[in-house]
Amino acid sequence: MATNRTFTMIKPDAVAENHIGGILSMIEQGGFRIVELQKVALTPERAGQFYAVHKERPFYNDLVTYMSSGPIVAAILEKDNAVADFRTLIGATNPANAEEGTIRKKYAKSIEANAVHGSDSDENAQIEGEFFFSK
Ligand code: IDP
Repeated sequence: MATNRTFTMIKPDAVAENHIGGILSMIEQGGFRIVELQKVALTPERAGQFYAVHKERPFYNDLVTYMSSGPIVAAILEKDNAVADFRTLIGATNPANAEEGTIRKKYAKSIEANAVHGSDSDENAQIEGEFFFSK
């Protein structure tokens, strides 16, 4: 059964370019309540742990370097059908394929520097939320 929470990060490029407010505004306008919020810098070790599922992918090392290149904003969000609705709000991984009105369409620069993370399942939303916020 779908839970009502998901996890997001505003990635380093979007934080560096002063898009925290714009992105949080789109999130709230999209009907999500911000339950937890934290600005934090990830070490390469922590970024590597977060993305461990992608260890075998060719872009893993670049992704770890990018995600530890500057502070990120981590948040837990609440809404009915949160995981699926948030994936819709952020748009496709590659901004070239992201629909109009999505966060990645507006703020992503590339398939790697794509402005935001959104959990892809209820299970991962819980695991990822607990990675940053104590239970
Ligand atoms: P998602 O963030 O849309 O769920 P995933 O496939 O889980 O996409 O990939 C995780 C992150 O890895 C992406 O958000 C993006 O930052 C990066 N990434 C994914 N595919 C590529 C790629 O082909 N080249 C470079 N980076 C990528």
